[in-house]
Amino acid sequence: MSEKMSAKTKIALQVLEKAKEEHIQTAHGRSQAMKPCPIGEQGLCCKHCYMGPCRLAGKPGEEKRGVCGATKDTVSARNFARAVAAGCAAHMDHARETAEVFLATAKGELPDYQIKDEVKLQMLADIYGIETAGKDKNQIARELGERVLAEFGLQDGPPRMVNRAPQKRQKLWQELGMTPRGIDREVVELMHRTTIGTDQDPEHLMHQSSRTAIANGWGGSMIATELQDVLFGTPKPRQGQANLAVLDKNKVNLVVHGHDPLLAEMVVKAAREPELIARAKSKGAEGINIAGICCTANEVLLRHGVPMVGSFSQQELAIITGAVEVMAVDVQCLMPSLPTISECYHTKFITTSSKVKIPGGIHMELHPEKAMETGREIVKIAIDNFPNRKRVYIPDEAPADLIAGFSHETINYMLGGTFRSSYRPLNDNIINGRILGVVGVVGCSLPGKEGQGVTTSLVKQLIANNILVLQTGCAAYPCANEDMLIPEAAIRYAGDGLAEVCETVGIPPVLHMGSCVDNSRILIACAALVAEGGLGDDLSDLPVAGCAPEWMSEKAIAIGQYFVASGALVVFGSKSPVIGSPCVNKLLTEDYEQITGGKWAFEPDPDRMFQVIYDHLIAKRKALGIEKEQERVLYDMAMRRELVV
Ligand code: SF4
Ligand code: MSK
Repeated sequence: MSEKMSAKTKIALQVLEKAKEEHIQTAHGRSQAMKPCPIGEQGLCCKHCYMGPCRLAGKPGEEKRGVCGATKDTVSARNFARAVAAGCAAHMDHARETAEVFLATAKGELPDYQIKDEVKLQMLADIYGIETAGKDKNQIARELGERVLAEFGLQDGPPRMVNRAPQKRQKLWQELGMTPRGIDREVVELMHRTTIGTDQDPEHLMHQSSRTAIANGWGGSMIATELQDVLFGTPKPRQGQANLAVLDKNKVNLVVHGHDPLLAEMVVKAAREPELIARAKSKGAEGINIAGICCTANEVLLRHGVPMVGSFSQQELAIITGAVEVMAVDVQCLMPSLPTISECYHTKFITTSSKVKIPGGIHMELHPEKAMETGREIVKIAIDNFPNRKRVYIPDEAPADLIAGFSHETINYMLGGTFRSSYRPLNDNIINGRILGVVGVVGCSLPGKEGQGVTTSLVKQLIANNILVLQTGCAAYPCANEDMLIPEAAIRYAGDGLAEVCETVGIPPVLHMGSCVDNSRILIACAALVAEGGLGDDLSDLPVAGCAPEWMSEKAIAIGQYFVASGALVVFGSKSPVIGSPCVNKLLTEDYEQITGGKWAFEPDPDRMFQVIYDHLIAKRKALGIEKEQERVLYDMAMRRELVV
């Protein structure tokens, strides 16, 4: 255990020690034991038909083909494209479910859900060209829900949200033939084109990957984010806490995990009901503690201040504390090991989505028409399970404090106030050089990398160099543990210019914006920067970048691709997944810049990741003519060691 590691990061390692003592296998151990397939790692393994799997191993430059004759370039491009398709499908299907519940709510069929944010409802009605005069909120929502749902099956596009991109970007997509059609259609076509004997040209495959990704970022994901905001409220800054120490020794602990807030919202509500609190007390508990993992955690953290137990890599550890009565999961990023680990403790592991069953789990499907009933039922199971705890260990360390909930609307409001909501102060501070640029640091957390500080080291360098950081997903968790999501972080970590802006406005230098689908909030923030003026007329002009220092999911590739297609530099903290094909690698990391203005970079080392981003922001500032000298903070060895958490 490194001495430089923060006490809060050590908490996970302490629970890992418990796992070891109790002979519980975890992803941390498995990741160390697993040797990745060197052929798959380079993107050169194809199993798109049963003449294979074909492993296109060989020396660099060696001509090697699959049984059908597929080249390394084709195989590599197809594998990348399939990852885009799968990742997009996950977000889009999440969006469809939200839209279905939204529409049924508007029709009055779901008493447990309501149309909450009428301001956003009106804004969306405007985007969809819905006449609102003389209509009540449910009528408007009904028309909106119908239009949104129809977009999934559109044969011709584009989905309406695409109109929120800067004009110049929309025009470029039209010229390139990248404007998406129906949301589902793009994924289906990409899956079709990657089957054996279909599309084999890397550039052509990347083109459809981009169109599909745009349909996700500016379609599916944006729909999920916006409709969830209307149903559950647009996030506003609120205090929260993070890490395994948020589990409460004396209360019933119920952990929600996954991505879709439809059930978690009900569980949070149910846990506040006096009868259920009384029931918990009758079982010897002091109350009910709801906590979250992964993006369901982000959803309920941003809207209710529900504490976050951990990110992707802490999900098994939460159960290993022995203090979780129920883990209720919805969709995505759920480790199949969870039911097995639950059996070693008293934890009841419950799957709740019609789309997810995991062998060993209890299945209690959420039917939206009786959502609250299911939520209550799950809380009751947790309460009744409280007396069955065994081998409980919750580290004594205090949880990390954080502020989360920086939606686009909040940033707009905080910068300009109620009557003059505006990005003007942010644009001005970018132009005058107090803020060098804006970088989204998003993505997953990786088991086995606990405590290595990849994400935190990068974020510290960014903010020290006056770069404002926006976060979504699991990447926010390690930053919370390093106290970067609180306003005091500006004084402690940020460069003078960024600190001055943060102190004036009262925000942290790292703004937590939400879940994976909420990367669409970052797109909207970028479009707002363009619309505000003075920073060019397209996303590709902005001094911005995206980065996923740790990533593992196909959804991350899908998100990266929509940012690249939108004109941004996207840096992933790994080796290139297409490195086996120099042609595809060059296409993504160099040539794409000529096509969309955005490009990929793959760089495992956080110092070099920072350098790539920094150089990019400086180049964009130069192109805008705002390249005022900035004093760069050069990190010597001692400073780097300090960064290791
Ligand atoms: Fe092999 Fe071609 Fe089949 Fe892929 S599609 S498994 S390269 S034969
Ligand atoms: S949950 S996709 S591990 S961010 Fe959105 Fe976290 Fe990555 Fe899943």
